[in-house]
Amino acid sequence: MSINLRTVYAFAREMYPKTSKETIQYGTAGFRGKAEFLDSVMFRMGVLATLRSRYRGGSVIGVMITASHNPEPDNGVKLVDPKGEMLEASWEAIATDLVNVSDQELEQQVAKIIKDNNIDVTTSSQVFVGMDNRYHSPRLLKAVADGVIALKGNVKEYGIVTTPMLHYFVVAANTKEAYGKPTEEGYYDKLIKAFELLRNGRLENGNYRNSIIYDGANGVGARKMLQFIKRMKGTLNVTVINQGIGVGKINEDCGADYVKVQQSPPKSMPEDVKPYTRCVSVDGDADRVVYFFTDDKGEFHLLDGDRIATLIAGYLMELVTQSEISLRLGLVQTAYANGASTDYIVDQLKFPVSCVPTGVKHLHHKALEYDIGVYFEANGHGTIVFSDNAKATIAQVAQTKESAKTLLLLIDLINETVGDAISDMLLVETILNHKGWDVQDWISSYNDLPNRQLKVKVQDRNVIETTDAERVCVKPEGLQTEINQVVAKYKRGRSFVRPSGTEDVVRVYAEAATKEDTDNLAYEVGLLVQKLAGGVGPPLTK
Ligand code: G16
Repeated sequence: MSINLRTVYAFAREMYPKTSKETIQYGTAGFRGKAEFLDSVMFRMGVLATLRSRYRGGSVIGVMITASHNPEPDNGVKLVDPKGEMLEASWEAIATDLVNVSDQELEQQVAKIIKDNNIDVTTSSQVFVGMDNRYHSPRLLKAVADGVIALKGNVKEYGIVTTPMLHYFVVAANTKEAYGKPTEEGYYDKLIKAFELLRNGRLENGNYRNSIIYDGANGVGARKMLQFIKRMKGTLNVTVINQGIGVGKINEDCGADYVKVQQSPPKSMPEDVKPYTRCVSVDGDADRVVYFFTDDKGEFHLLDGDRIATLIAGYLMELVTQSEISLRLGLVQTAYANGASTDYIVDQLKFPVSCVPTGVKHLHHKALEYDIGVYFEANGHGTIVFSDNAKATIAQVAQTKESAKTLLLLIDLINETVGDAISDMLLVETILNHKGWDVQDWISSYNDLPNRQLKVKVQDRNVIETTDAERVCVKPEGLQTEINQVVAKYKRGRSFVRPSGTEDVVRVYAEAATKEDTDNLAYEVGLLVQKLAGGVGPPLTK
Protein backbone atom coordinates (compact mmCIF):
# COMPACT_ATOMS: atom_id res chain seq x y z
CA MET A 1 0.00 0.00 0.00
CA SER A 2 1.47 3.34 -0.93
CA ILE A 3 0.48 6.49 0.90
CA ASN A 4 0.61 9.90 -0.74
CA LEU A 5 0.71 12.64 1.88
CA ARG A 6 -0.26 15.14 -0.80
CA THR A 7 -3.77 13.68 -0.53
CA VAL A 8 -3.98 14.87 3.07
CA TYR A 9 -3.25 18.42 1.96
CA ALA A 10 -5.65 18.14 -1.00
CA PHE A 11 -8.53 17.07 1.27
CA ALA A 12 -7.70 19.81 3.73
CA ARG A 13 -7.56 22.55 1.13
CA GLU A 14 -10.66 21.49 -0.80
CA MET A 15 -12.95 20.28 1.96
CA TYR A 16 -11.64 21.06 5.46
CA PRO A 17 -9.67 24.30 5.33
CA LYS A 18 -8.63 25.74 8.67
CA THR A 19 -10.96 28.67 9.33
CA SER A 20 -9.75 29.87 12.72
CA LYS A 21 -6.38 31.30 13.66
CA GLU A 22 -6.91 30.79 17.39
CA THR A 23 -4.61 28.20 18.95
CA ILE A 24 -6.56 25.32 20.42
CA GLN A 25 -5.34 22.71 22.87
CA TYR A 26 -6.09 19.08 23.54
CA GLY A 27 -7.71 19.77 26.94
CA THR A 28 -9.25 17.79 29.80
CA ALA A 29 -11.19 15.65 27.33
CA GLY A 30 -9.86 16.41 23.85
CA PHE A 31 -10.65 19.42 21.67
CA ARG A 32 -13.79 21.39 22.41
CA GLY A 33 -15.24 24.55 20.93
CA LYS A 34 -17.88 26.06 18.69
CA ALA A 35 -18.91 23.43 16.13
CA GLU A 36 -18.49 25.76 13.15
CA PHE A 37 -14.71 25.91 13.68
CA LEU A 38 -14.14 22.20 14.18
CA ASP A 39 -14.26 20.70 10.66
CA SER A 40 -10.52 20.99 10.11
CA VAL A 41 -9.84 19.69 13.65
CA MET A 42 -12.00 16.62 12.99
CA PHE A 43 -10.36 15.89 9.63
CA ARG A 44 -6.92 16.09 11.23
CA MET A 45 -8.00 13.85 14.12
CA GLY A 46 -9.07 11.25 11.55
CA VAL A 47 -5.55 11.47 10.14
CA LEU A 48 -3.99 11.25 13.61
CA ALA A 49 -6.13 8.29 14.71
CA THR A 50 -4.98 6.39 11.62
CA LEU A 51 -1.35 7.15 12.38
CA ARG A 52 -1.88 6.14 16.00
CA SER A 53 -3.48 2.86 14.92
CA ARG A 54 -0.50 2.09 12.69
CA TYR A 55 1.87 3.13 15.49
CA ARG A 56 0.11 0.61 17.74
CA GLY A 57 0.56 -2.17 15.21
CA GLY A 58 -2.92 -1.95 13.69
CA SER A 59 -4.93 -1.93 16.98
CA VAL A 60 -8.28 -0.17 16.85
CA ILE A 61 -8.29 3.50 17.89
CA GLY A 62 -11.56 5.26 18.75
CA VAL A 63 -12.69 8.76 17.85
CA MET A 64 -15.70 10.14 19.72
CA ILE A 65 -17.40 13.27 18.47
CA THR A 66 -19.06 15.00 21.39
CA ALA A 67 -18.87 18.06 23.59
CA SER A 68 -20.34 16.04 26.43
CA HIS A 69 -21.65 18.44 29.11
CA ASN A 70 -21.13 21.62 27.04
CA PRO A 71 -24.03 23.56 25.51
CA GLU A 72 -25.56 22.62 22.16
CA PRO A 73 -23.55 24.95 19.86
CA ASP A 74 -20.30 23.32 21.04
CA ASN A 75 -18.82 20.10 19.82
CA GLY A 76 -15.58 18.26 20.39
CA VAL A 77 -13.50 15.20 19.79
CA LYS A 78 -11.70 12.73 22.05
CA LEU A 79 -9.42 9.89 20.98
CA VAL A 80 -9.57 6.46 22.58
CA ASP A 81 -6.45 4.31 22.89
CA PRO A 82 -6.41 0.52 22.31
CA LYS A 83 -7.14 -0.51 25.92
CA GLY A 84 -10.01 1.97 26.12
CA GLU A 85 -8.03 4.63 27.94
CA MET A 86 -7.90 8.26 26.85
CA LEU A 87 -5.18 9.12 24.32
CA GLU A 88 -1.67 8.80 25.81
CA ALA A 89 -0.48 12.13 27.21
CA SER A 90 2.59 12.43 24.93
CA TRP A 91 0.30 12.22 21.88
CA GLU A 92 -1.89 15.03 23.20
CA ALA A 93 0.98 17.39 22.33
CA ILE A 94 1.27 15.81 18.87
CA ALA A 95 -2.47 16.30 18.39
CA THR A 96 -2.26 19.93 19.50
CA ASP A 97 0.56 20.65 17.04
CA LEU A 98 -1.29 18.91 14.23
CA VAL A 99 -4.51 20.90 14.57
CA ASN A 100 -2.71 24.23 14.88
CA VAL A 101 -0.47 24.14 11.78
CA SER A 102 -1.72 25.91 8.65
CA ASP A 103 -3.12 23.92 5.71
CA GLN A 104 0.12 24.54 3.82
CA GLU A 105 2.18 23.04 6.67
CA LEU A 106 -0.06 20.02 7.12
CA GLU A 107 1.66 17.60 4.75
CA GLN A 108 5.03 18.35 6.32
CA GLN A 109 3.64 17.99 9.85
CA VAL A 110 2.16 14.57 9.07
CA ALA A 111 5.52 13.49 7.61
CA LYS A 112 7.20 14.67 10.83
CA ILE A 113 4.85 12.61 13.03
CA ILE A 114 5.57 9.54 10.90
CA LYS A 115 9.31 10.09 11.10
CA ASP A 116 9.51 11.06 14.80
CA ASN A 117 7.49 8.01 15.81
CA ASN A 118 8.96 5.62 13.31
CA ILE A 119 5.52 4.68 11.98
CA ASP A 120 5.31 2.01 9.31
CA VAL A 121 2.68 3.50 7.00
CA THR A 122 2.13 0.17 5.28
CA THR A 123 0.71 -1.37 8.51
CA SER A 124 -3.06 -1.85 8.41
CA SER A 125 -5.13 0.44 10.57
CA GLN A 126 -8.63 0.58 11.99
CA VAL A 127 -10.49 3.57 13.41
CA PHE A 128 -13.91 3.33 15.12
CA VAL A 129 -15.96 6.55 15.11
CA GLY A 130 -19.02 7.43 17.18
CA MET A 131 -20.96 10.64 17.77
CA ASP A 132 -23.49 12.19 20.12
CA ASN A 133 -26.85 13.50 18.89
CA ARG A 134 -25.89 17.15 18.33
CA TYR A 135 -27.18 18.29 14.93
CA HIS A 136 -23.65 19.11 13.71
CA SER A 137 -22.17 15.75 14.73
CA PRO A 138 -22.90 13.91 11.42
CA ARG A 139 -21.06 16.62 9.45
CA LEU A 140 -18.08 16.36 11.78
CA LEU A 141 -18.13 12.56 11.66
CA LYS A 142 -17.74 12.73 7.88
CA ALA A 143 -14.67 14.94 8.37
CA VAL A 144 -13.08 12.35 10.69
CA ALA A 145 -13.86 9.55 8.23
CA ASP A 146 -12.28 11.55 5.39
CA GLY A 147 -9.15 12.01 7.50
CA VAL A 148 -8.89 8.23 7.81
CA ILE A 149 -9.56 7.72 4.10
CA ALA A 150 -6.91 10.31 3.14
CA LEU A 151 -4.31 7.97 4.66
CA LYS A 152 -5.97 4.84 3.23
CA GLY A 153 -7.03 3.63 6.66
CA ASN A 154 -10.11 1.59 7.56
CA VAL A 155 -12.95 3.34 9.28
CA LYS A 156 -16.01 1.88 10.98
CA GLU A 157 -18.84 4.26 11.80
CA TYR A 158 -21.03 3.42 14.79
CA GLY A 159 -23.37 6.39 14.36
CA ILE A 160 -25.01 7.81 17.49
CA VAL A 161 -23.57 6.06 20.55
CA THR A 162 -22.57 7.10 24.06
CA THR A 163 -18.89 7.79 24.74
CA PRO A 164 -18.55 4.71 26.99
CA MET A 165 -20.13 2.52 24.30
CA LEU A 166 -17.42 3.57 21.87
CA HIS A 167 -14.72 2.80 24.48
CA TYR A 168 -16.34 -0.60 24.96
CA PHE A 169 -16.33 -1.32 21.18
CA VAL A 170 -12.64 -0.44 20.94
CA VAL A 171 -11.67 -2.77 23.79
CA ALA A 172 -14.00 -5.54 22.63
CA ALA A 173 -12.42 -5.48 19.16
CA ASN A 174 -8.85 -5.22 20.45
CA THR A 175 -9.32 -8.14 22.85
CA LYS A 176 -10.77 -10.27 20.01
CA GLU A 177 -14.15 -10.24 21.79
CA ALA A 178 -12.80 -11.47 25.16
CA TYR A 179 -14.31 -8.27 26.63
CA GLY A 180 -17.59 -8.65 24.69
CA LYS A 181 -18.91 -8.30 21.17
CA PRO A 182 -18.02 -4.96 19.54
CA THR A 183 -21.63 -4.19 18.62
CA GLU A 184 -24.47 -2.24 20.24
CA GLU A 185 -26.31 -5.49 20.86
CA GLY A 186 -23.17 -7.00 22.41
CA TYR A 187 -22.96 -4.04 24.81
CA TYR A 188 -26.61 -4.28 25.90
CA ASP A 189 -26.36 -8.06 26.27
CA LYS A 190 -23.29 -7.95 28.47
CA LEU A 191 -24.63 -5.35 30.89
CA ILE A 192 -28.21 -6.60 31.05
CA LYS A 193 -27.21 -10.22 31.54
CA ALA A 194 -24.96 -9.33 34.50
CA PHE A 195 -27.59 -6.97 35.95
CA GLU A 196 -30.36 -9.57 35.78
CA LEU A 197 -28.19 -12.28 37.30
CA LEU A 198 -27.28 -9.92 40.14
CA ARG A 199 -30.99 -9.18 40.76
CA ASN A 200 -31.64 -12.89 40.86
CA GLY A 201 -35.38 -12.30 40.54
CA ARG A 202 -35.51 -10.14 43.69
CA LEU A 203 -36.84 -6.86 42.33
CA GLU A 204 -37.64 -5.19 45.64
CA ASN A 205 -35.86 -5.63 48.95
CA GLY A 206 -36.24 -3.79 52.28
CA ASN A 207 -36.60 -0.08 51.54
CA TYR A 208 -35.48 -0.50 47.94
CA ARG A 209 -38.17 0.20 45.31
CA ASN A 210 -37.76 -0.99 41.76
CA SER A 211 -38.42 2.25 39.90
CA ILE A 212 -36.46 5.31 38.99
CA ILE A 213 -36.73 8.57 37.06
CA TYR A 214 -33.96 9.00 34.51
CA ASP A 215 -33.03 12.44 33.12
CA GLY A 216 -31.35 11.80 29.75
CA ALA A 217 -30.08 15.41 29.31
CA ASN A 218 -31.75 15.45 25.86
CA GLY A 219 -28.72 13.48 24.74
CA VAL A 220 -27.69 10.10 23.44
CA GLY A 221 -27.96 8.63 26.95
CA ALA A 222 -31.76 9.00 26.73
CA ARG A 223 -32.01 7.08 23.45
CA LYS A 224 -29.80 4.30 24.72
CA MET A 225 -31.73 4.02 27.97
CA LEU A 226 -34.89 3.52 25.91
CA GLN A 227 -33.10 0.61 24.24
CA PHE A 228 -32.16 -0.82 27.65
CA ILE A 229 -35.77 -0.54 28.81
CA LYS A 230 -36.98 -2.52 25.75
CA ARG A 231 -34.54 -5.30 26.52
CA MET A 232 -34.75 -5.37 30.35
CA LYS A 233 -38.40 -6.39 30.45
CA GLY A 234 -39.23 -4.81 33.80
CA THR A 235 -36.15 -5.81 35.80
CA LEU A 236 -36.00 -2.09 36.55
CA ASN A 237 -38.83 0.37 35.89
CA VAL A 238 -37.29 3.45 34.33
CA THR A 239 -39.18 6.61 33.37
CA VAL A 240 -37.08 8.63 30.94
CA ILE A 241 -37.43 12.43 30.95
CA ASN A 242 -35.50 14.85 28.71
CA GLN A 243 -35.41 12.33 25.91
CA GLY A 244 -34.15 14.87 23.35
CA ILE A 245 -36.63 13.72 20.76
CA GLY A 246 -38.37 16.76 19.28
CA VAL A 247 -38.17 19.41 22.00
CA GLY A 248 -35.30 20.22 24.36
CA LYS A 249 -31.68 21.12 23.76
CA ILE A 250 -28.84 18.92 24.93
CA ASN A 251 -27.83 19.71 28.54
CA GLU A 252 -30.09 22.78 28.68
CA ASP A 253 -31.55 23.10 32.19
CA CYS A 254 -31.09 19.37 32.65
CA GLY A 255 -28.51 16.62 32.83
CA ALA A 256 -25.81 15.68 35.33
CA ASP A 257 -23.74 18.87 35.06
CA TYR A 258 -26.77 21.14 35.53
CA VAL A 259 -28.06 19.15 38.50
CA LYS A 260 -24.63 18.99 40.17
CA VAL A 261 -23.61 22.62 39.64
CA GLN A 262 -27.04 24.24 40.18
CA GLN A 263 -27.86 21.81 43.01
CA SER A 264 -31.42 21.55 41.81
CA PRO A 265 -33.56 19.11 39.79
CA PRO A 266 -33.85 19.51 36.01
CA LYS A 267 -36.33 22.29 35.19
CA SER A 268 -38.59 19.90 33.32
CA MET A 269 -39.08 17.59 36.30
CA PRO A 270 -42.71 16.34 36.34
CA GLU A 271 -44.67 18.01 39.16
CA ASP A 272 -46.35 14.86 40.43
CA VAL A 273 -43.12 13.11 41.43
CA LYS A 274 -43.49 11.81 45.00
CA PRO A 275 -41.01 12.89 47.70
CA TYR A 276 -38.00 10.58 48.06
CA THR A 277 -38.35 9.21 44.51
CA ARG A 278 -34.95 8.03 43.31
CA CYS A 279 -33.90 10.17 40.33
CA VAL A 280 -30.82 10.01 38.18
CA SER A 281 -29.27 12.45 35.69
CA VAL A 282 -26.68 11.66 33.04
CA ASP A 283 -24.77 14.13 30.87
CA GLY A 284 -24.84 14.76 27.11
CA ASP A 285 -22.73 11.74 26.12
CA ALA A 286 -23.70 9.56 29.12
CA ASP A 287 -20.31 9.20 30.73
CA ARG A 288 -21.37 10.88 34.00
CA VAL A 289 -24.17 10.17 36.42
CA VAL A 290 -25.53 11.73 39.61
CA TYR A 291 -28.52 10.79 41.76
CA PHE A 292 -30.92 13.15 43.52
CA PHE A 293 -34.25 13.33 45.31
CA THR A 294 -36.57 15.85 46.91
CA ASP A 295 -37.75 15.28 50.48
CA ASP A 296 -41.24 15.82 51.95
CA LYS A 297 -40.40 19.47 52.66
CA GLY A 298 -39.51 20.00 49.01
CA GLU A 299 -35.80 20.21 49.79
CA PHE A 300 -33.40 18.98 47.09
CA HIS A 301 -30.72 16.39 47.96
CA LEU A 302 -27.82 15.41 45.70
CA LEU A 303 -26.01 12.07 45.66
CA ASP A 304 -23.05 12.90 43.47
CA GLY A 305 -19.93 11.09 42.31
CA ASP A 306 -18.47 11.12 45.84
CA ARG A 307 -21.57 9.39 47.19
CA ILE A 308 -21.50 6.86 44.37
CA ALA A 309 -17.80 6.18 44.99
CA THR A 310 -18.28 5.66 48.72
CA LEU A 311 -21.27 3.38 48.17
CA ILE A 312 -19.34 1.26 45.68
CA ALA A 313 -16.10 1.22 47.68
CA GLY A 314 -17.88 0.14 50.87
CA TYR A 315 -19.76 -2.62 49.06
CA LEU A 316 -16.68 -3.96 47.27
CA MET A 317 -14.79 -3.96 50.55
CA GLU A 318 -17.58 -6.03 52.18
CA LEU A 319 -17.50 -8.59 49.35
CA VAL A 320 -13.71 -8.86 49.36
CA THR A 321 -13.70 -9.35 53.14
CA GLN A 322 -16.45 -11.99 52.96
CA SER A 323 -14.54 -13.76 50.19
CA GLU A 324 -11.44 -13.82 52.42
CA ILE A 325 -9.16 -12.71 49.63
CA SER A 326 -6.28 -10.34 49.94
CA LEU A 327 -6.45 -7.56 47.37
CA ARG A 328 -5.24 -3.96 47.40
CA LEU A 329 -8.24 -1.65 47.20
CA GLY A 330 -7.96 2.08 46.63
CA LEU A 331 -10.07 5.10 45.79
CA VAL A 332 -9.09 8.02 43.59
CA GLN A 333 -10.67 11.47 43.84
CA THR A 334 -9.95 15.02 42.69
CA ALA A 335 -9.84 18.31 44.58
CA TYR A 336 -13.60 18.66 43.97
CA ALA A 337 -14.33 15.73 46.29
CA ASN A 338 -16.38 16.88 49.25
CA GLY A 339 -14.19 17.00 52.39
CA ALA A 340 -16.80 14.99 54.29
CA SER A 341 -16.63 12.17 51.72
CA THR A 342 -12.85 11.94 52.05
CA ASP A 343 -13.12 11.86 55.86
CA TYR A 344 -15.75 9.11 55.64
CA ILE A 345 -13.63 6.99 53.29
CA VAL A 346 -10.48 7.37 55.34
CA ASP A 347 -11.97 7.20 58.86
CA GLN A 348 -14.93 4.83 58.42
CA LEU A 349 -14.16 2.68 55.39
CA LYS A 350 -10.39 2.70 56.05
CA PHE A 351 -9.81 2.88 52.32
CA PRO A 352 -6.60 4.42 50.95
CA VAL A 353 -7.45 7.60 49.01
CA SER A 354 -5.40 9.57 46.51
CA CYS A 355 -6.08 12.92 44.92
CA VAL A 356 -5.16 13.67 41.29
CA PRO A 357 -5.85 16.53 38.82
CA THR A 358 -9.24 16.79 37.08
CA GLY A 359 -9.81 14.57 34.07
CA VAL A 360 -10.63 10.86 33.92
CA LYS A 361 -7.31 10.21 32.23
CA HIS A 362 -5.55 11.09 35.51
CA LEU A 363 -7.95 9.16 37.70
CA HIS A 364 -7.95 6.05 35.52
CA HIS A 365 -4.16 5.96 35.43
CA LYS A 366 -3.89 6.18 39.23
CA ALA A 367 -6.63 3.59 39.81
CA LEU A 368 -4.63 1.04 37.78
CA GLU A 369 -2.09 1.00 40.65
CA TYR A 370 -4.55 -1.00 42.80
CA ASP A 371 -5.99 -4.51 42.45
CA ILE A 372 -9.39 -2.89 42.67
CA GLY A 373 -9.23 0.82 41.90
CA VAL A 374 -12.40 2.85 42.35
CA TYR A 375 -12.28 6.31 40.82
CA PHE A 376 -14.91 9.02 40.67
CA GLU A 377 -14.99 12.74 40.12
CA ALA A 378 -17.58 14.57 42.21
CA ASN A 379 -19.37 15.41 38.93
CA GLY A 380 -20.26 11.72 38.53
CA HIS A 381 -17.55 10.61 36.13
CA GLY A 382 -15.94 7.35 37.16
CA THR A 383 -15.69 3.60 37.19
CA ILE A 384 -13.80 0.71 38.77
CA VAL A 385 -10.79 -1.13 37.34
CA PHE A 386 -9.70 -4.63 38.32
CA SER A 387 -6.16 -5.93 37.86
CA ASP A 388 -5.56 -9.28 36.12
CA ASN A 389 -4.50 -10.62 39.51
CA ALA A 390 -7.80 -9.50 41.08
CA LYS A 391 -9.84 -11.09 38.28
CA ALA A 392 -7.98 -14.39 38.49
CA THR A 393 -8.21 -14.55 42.31
CA ILE A 394 -11.90 -13.67 42.34
CA ALA A 395 -12.67 -16.25 39.61
CA GLN A 396 -10.94 -18.95 41.61
CA VAL A 397 -12.69 -18.18 44.90
CA ALA A 398 -16.04 -17.83 43.09
CA GLN A 399 -16.09 -21.59 42.68
CA THR A 400 -16.86 -21.92 46.39
CA LYS A 401 -17.99 -18.53 47.75
CA GLU A 402 -21.18 -16.61 46.90
CA SER A 403 -19.60 -13.24 47.71
CA ALA A 404 -16.88 -13.86 45.10
CA LYS A 405 -19.52 -14.97 42.58
CA THR A 406 -21.22 -11.63 43.12
CA LEU A 407 -17.89 -9.87 42.56
CA LEU A 408 -17.42 -11.74 39.28
CA LEU A 409 -20.83 -10.62 38.03
CA LEU A 410 -20.09 -7.05 39.11
CA ILE A 411 -16.97 -7.09 36.94
CA ASP A 412 -19.19 -7.87 33.94
CA LEU A 413 -21.66 -5.15 34.86
CA ILE A 414 -18.95 -2.51 35.17
CA ASN A 415 -17.61 -0.80 32.05
CA GLU A 416 -13.97 -0.78 33.09
CA THR A 417 -12.87 1.16 30.02
CA VAL A 418 -14.17 4.55 31.21
CA GLY A 419 -16.92 6.15 33.30
CA ASP A 420 -20.27 4.90 31.95
CA ALA A 421 -23.41 6.55 33.28
CA ILE A 422 -25.71 3.63 32.45
CA SER A 423 -23.37 0.91 33.72
CA ASP A 424 -22.69 2.98 36.87
CA MET A 425 -26.40 3.45 37.41
CA LEU A 426 -27.08 -0.29 37.09
CA LEU A 427 -24.26 -0.88 39.56
CA VAL A 428 -25.71 1.57 42.10
CA GLU A 429 -29.16 0.01 41.61
CA THR A 430 -27.65 -3.42 42.28
CA ILE A 431 -25.93 -2.31 45.48
CA LEU A 432 -29.00 -0.49 46.82
CA ASN A 433 -31.13 -3.54 45.97
CA HIS A 434 -28.72 -5.90 47.73
CA LYS A 435 -28.54 -3.68 50.79
CA GLY A 436 -32.30 -3.04 50.86
CA TRP A 437 -31.57 0.69 50.82
CA ASP A 438 -33.30 3.64 49.30
CA VAL A 439 -32.07 7.22 49.03
CA GLN A 440 -32.63 8.08 52.69
CA ASP A 441 -30.51 5.14 53.88
CA TRP A 442 -27.84 6.03 51.36
CA ILE A 443 -27.63 9.73 52.19
CA SER A 444 -27.48 9.11 55.92
CA SER A 445 -24.04 7.43 55.73
CA TYR A 446 -22.39 10.88 56.16
CA ASN A 447 -23.25 14.59 55.86
CA ASP A 448 -21.81 16.51 52.91
CA LEU A 449 -20.26 19.87 53.58
CA PRO A 450 -22.16 22.61 51.72
CA ASN A 451 -20.27 23.37 48.49
CA ARG A 452 -20.51 25.76 45.59
CA GLN A 453 -18.96 26.13 42.16
CA LEU A 454 -18.64 29.33 40.14
CA LYS A 455 -17.45 30.03 36.62
CA VAL A 456 -15.43 33.23 36.22
CA LYS A 457 -14.69 34.71 32.80
CA VAL A 458 -11.16 36.05 32.34
CA GLN A 459 -9.28 37.31 29.33
CA ASP A 460 -6.97 34.30 29.16
CA ARG A 461 -7.66 31.41 31.52
CA ASN A 462 -4.15 30.05 31.00
CA VAL A 463 -2.74 32.80 33.24
CA ILE A 464 -3.86 30.50 36.09
CA GLU A 465 -1.40 27.72 36.88
CA THR A 466 -1.83 25.20 39.64
CA THR A 467 0.07 22.47 41.48
CA ASP A 468 -0.60 19.78 44.12
CA ALA A 469 -3.47 18.16 42.17
CA GLU A 470 -4.86 21.63 41.41
CA ARG A 471 -5.31 22.51 45.09
CA VAL A 472 -2.70 25.28 45.05
CA CYS A 473 -2.53 28.14 42.57
CA VAL A 474 1.03 29.18 41.67
CA LYS A 475 0.18 31.84 39.08
CA PRO A 476 -0.74 34.68 38.99
CA GLU A 477 1.54 35.51 41.85
CA GLY A 478 -0.20 36.47 45.07
CA LEU A 479 -3.56 34.90 44.23
CA GLN A 480 -3.04 31.84 46.45
CA THR A 481 -1.92 34.00 49.40
CA GLU A 482 -5.11 36.03 49.13
CA ILE A 483 -7.23 32.87 48.77
CA ASN A 484 -5.61 31.49 51.94
CA GLN A 485 -6.47 34.66 53.85
CA VAL A 486 -10.11 34.47 52.79
CA VAL A 487 -10.40 30.72 53.47
CA ALA A 488 -9.00 31.20 56.99
CA LYS A 489 -12.09 33.26 57.92
CA TYR A 490 -14.47 30.31 57.43
CA LYS A 491 -14.95 27.26 59.61
CA ARG A 492 -14.02 24.11 57.60
CA GLY A 493 -13.35 26.45 54.68
CA ARG A 494 -11.62 25.12 51.58
CA SER A 495 -11.40 26.69 48.15
CA PHE A 496 -9.36 26.38 44.98
CA VAL A 497 -9.34 27.81 41.47
CA ARG A 498 -8.32 26.20 38.17
CA PRO A 499 -8.70 26.89 34.46
CA SER A 500 -11.32 24.64 32.84
CA GLY A 501 -10.04 22.30 30.15
CA THR A 502 -13.40 22.13 28.38
CA GLU A 503 -14.88 25.63 28.64
CA ASP A 504 -13.44 29.12 28.37
CA VAL A 505 -13.75 29.87 32.10
CA VAL A 506 -11.91 29.67 35.41
CA ARG A 507 -13.63 27.35 37.87
CA VAL A 508 -13.92 28.29 41.54
CA TYR A 509 -14.73 25.63 44.13
CA ALA A 510 -15.63 26.40 47.75
CA GLU A 511 -16.88 24.45 50.72
CA ALA A 512 -17.45 25.43 54.35
CA ALA A 513 -19.42 24.49 57.45
CA THR A 514 -22.62 26.37 56.47
CA LYS A 515 -24.32 27.18 53.19
CA GLU A 516 -24.12 30.91 53.83
CA ASP A 517 -20.38 30.70 54.53
CA THR A 518 -19.90 28.57 51.39
CA ASP A 519 -21.67 31.11 49.19
CA ASN A 520 -19.67 33.97 50.71
CA LEU A 521 -16.39 32.10 50.35
CA ALA A 522 -17.05 31.22 46.68
CA TYR A 523 -18.03 34.82 45.98
CA GLU A 524 -14.94 36.29 47.67
CA VAL A 525 -12.59 33.90 45.87
CA GLY A 526 -14.39 34.64 42.58
CA LEU A 527 -13.76 38.35 43.13
CA LEU A 528 -10.07 37.62 43.74
CA VAL A 529 -9.88 35.76 40.42
CA GLN A 530 -11.54 38.69 38.66
CA LYS A 531 -9.11 41.11 40.29
CA LEU A 532 -5.84 39.19 39.86
CA ALA A 533 -6.40 37.04 36.77
CA GLY A 534 -7.85 39.57 34.31
CA GLY A 535 -11.59 39.17 34.87
CA VAL A 536 -13.92 40.20 32.06
CA GLY A 537 -17.69 40.12 31.75
CA PRO A 538 -20.43 41.07 34.19
CA PRO A 539 -19.81 41.54 37.93
CA LEU A 540 -20.11 38.37 40.00
CA THR A 541 -23.30 37.75 41.90
CA LYS A 542 -23.62 35.64 45.04
C1 G16 B 1 -14.82 16.27 31.01
C2 G16 B 1 -13.80 15.34 31.62
C3 G16 B 1 -14.01 15.26 33.11
C4 G16 B 1 -13.95 16.66 33.71
C5 G16 B 1 -14.93 17.59 32.98
C6 G16 B 1 -14.76 19.04 33.40
O1 G16 B 1 -16.09 15.78 31.25
O2 G16 B 1 -13.93 14.07 31.02
O3 G16 B 1 -13.00 14.45 33.65
O4 G16 B 1 -14.27 16.63 35.06
O5 G16 B 1 -14.69 17.55 31.59
O6 G16 B 1 -13.44 19.43 33.10
P1 G16 B 1 -12.96 20.92 33.22
O7 G16 B 1 -13.29 21.33 34.62
O8 G16 B 1 -11.51 20.88 32.92
O9 G16 B 1 -13.77 21.74 32.23
P2 G16 B 1 -17.15 15.68 30.09
O10 G16 B 1 -18.29 14.97 30.71
O11 G16 B 1 -17.45 17.09 29.67
O12 G16 B 1 -16.42 14.89 29.03
